[in-house]
Amino acid sequence: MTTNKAVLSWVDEMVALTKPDRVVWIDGSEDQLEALRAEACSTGEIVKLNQDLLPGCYYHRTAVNDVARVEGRTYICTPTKEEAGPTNNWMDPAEMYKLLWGLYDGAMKGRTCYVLPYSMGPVGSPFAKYGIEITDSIYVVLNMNIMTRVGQKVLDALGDNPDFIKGIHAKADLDEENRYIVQFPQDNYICSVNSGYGGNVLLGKKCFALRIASYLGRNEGWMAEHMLILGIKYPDGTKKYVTGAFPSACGKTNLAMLIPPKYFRDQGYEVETVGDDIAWLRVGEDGQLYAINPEYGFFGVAPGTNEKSNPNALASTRKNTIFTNVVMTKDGGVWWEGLDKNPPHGVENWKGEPWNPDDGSKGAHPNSRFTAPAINCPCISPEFENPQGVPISAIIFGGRRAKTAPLVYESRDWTHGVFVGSIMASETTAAASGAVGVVRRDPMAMLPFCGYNMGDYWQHWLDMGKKIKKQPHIFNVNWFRLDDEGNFMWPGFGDNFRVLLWILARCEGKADAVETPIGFVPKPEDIDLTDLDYEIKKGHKFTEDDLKSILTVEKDWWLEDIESIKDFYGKFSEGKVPAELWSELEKLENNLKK
Ligand code: GTP
Ligand code: SPV
Ligand code: MN
Repeated sequence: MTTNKAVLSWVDEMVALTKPDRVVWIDGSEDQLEALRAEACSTGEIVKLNQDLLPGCYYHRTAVNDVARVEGRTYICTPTKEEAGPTNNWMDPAEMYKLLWGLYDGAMKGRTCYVLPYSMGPVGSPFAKYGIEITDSIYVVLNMNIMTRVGQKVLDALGDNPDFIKGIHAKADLDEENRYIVQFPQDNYICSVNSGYGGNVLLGKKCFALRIASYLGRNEGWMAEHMLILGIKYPDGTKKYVTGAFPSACGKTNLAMLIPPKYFRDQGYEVETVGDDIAWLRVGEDGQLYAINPEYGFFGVAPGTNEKSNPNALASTRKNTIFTNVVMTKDGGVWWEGLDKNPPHGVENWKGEPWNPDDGSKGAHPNSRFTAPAINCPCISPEFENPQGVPISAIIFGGRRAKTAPLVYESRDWTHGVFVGSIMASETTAAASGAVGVVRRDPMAMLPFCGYNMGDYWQHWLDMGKKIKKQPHIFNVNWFRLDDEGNFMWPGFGDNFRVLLWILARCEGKADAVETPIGFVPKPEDIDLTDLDYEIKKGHKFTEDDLKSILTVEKDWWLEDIESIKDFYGKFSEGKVPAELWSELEKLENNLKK
């Protein structure tokens, strides 16, 4: 399939190491993929779903101990520990290679090894980057085929260029104790072993498009971010684009595909999805910031997705989709918590155990997912494949905070905006293994995904700002404020459109705001609540007073936060956190104490 010497010799090297019985190159043809689906069905690796209900759709269960990204076993192996920084696990590259080669030795004996060329970004685009993943999992091949552009066309575009990202994945024994997800940024190398789940093994996604790409971006003057990209079409036909960085399972897919409330739709407003998880950002020749989505599909959280919360995501999953760790119904359909109020009876849960929905246990894993082609999405943007990307007006940071963070606020300028991103915090979710609901700092939603020292990453953000002529305004949102009884105080989902409109109006200089110690907050009357109908709890409908309450900046809570920010910044070695950010922190503290 290729005469590229660097590709061929690396594949030979990996085959000699892992010792598979057979080597198959993935050309991306439908015939080959269909044969792989049939083979995976025959071994039980995947199950064909009801083709009348869900044409082209399949079901997969992972091992019970392998259901999410494993941050504790994810490493950035730079030559020095300081280059990886205090927020990444690190090991000396030579030592790590030695350990990994030991684990890979003979790991594919008796198995087939698939060589999968893929592109992040449209093939042939000046911004696309190519990778090759070697894997012993058909499930990985089929998922990568949805999430990225794969096959012969990628090798053709690569030609004889030795510049590609190497990725080796072996399921091995799925042994948690020997599970490793390792990036070697200086070598363009990714190694994954003993997992078969999502972000651990679909190496184009978090490993390449964020960890390796963030490192490349710093060297080459661009940015790789954990961001959705959406377009808003105004009644007069104008389009504005926004990116948003929220931690895993904090609402990127939902915001990217939101449907505006009817009142706005009737006026002609529309939302278009460019991406739901990753953005690559560059400064264009006109000095504006442009974003492309390097992915080709959505690896979305299933629970909570329904006809009301996210009809576009649901529609995206109705064909050619792979479902992982959800519930399979008797008629070969799928179900998960929050899909509807009618859980199936007499079926198995995601683990394959008999399940009684009435006993309070969950049928689907909280991090169960769908892998759906982006082109299935009814609101996919016509710019989705635009190799130049879309111009960005606003950048939104956001987290899951029961208190402290108001519904929305705007930073004073780029530097302050970078500070706002750097102090992001969010409650942990099921997207990564470990405790759920614990507040942790997650700068720019990149804590698990930054391929180098986070201090250098912040400096890169500051440097990028200087290169952008028309800087996007930077905002922070929080859709997840809770009342004392644990009810969501803001309706969220489609109604987040109301906040987006204020955000874009601010970028145009068309909306007012109140200056607070943390930044600019909307005047309550400037968030359009027309026809908003939301019950926070039984008998309590959302009113403008509730809006006022979630827009309030509670100084005591913020002062508590200041201490935790100081601790966090304090983890970095002297001088690593840019002086501008320390000075923003000081400003914030002074403002709060005034
Ligand atoms: P990753 O794919 O892990 O990066 O997640 P994501 O950021 O794309 O999150 P996603 O949109 O899948 O949402 C995760 C969970 O948050 C789902 O259960 C949603 O139903 C819920 N969620 C999303 N948006 C909102 C919102 O505006 N309000 C509330 N209350 N919940 C939301
Ligand atoms: C996330 O955890 O942010 C995801 C899912 O988007 S995974 O691909 O597993 O990283
Ligand atoms: Mn994500």
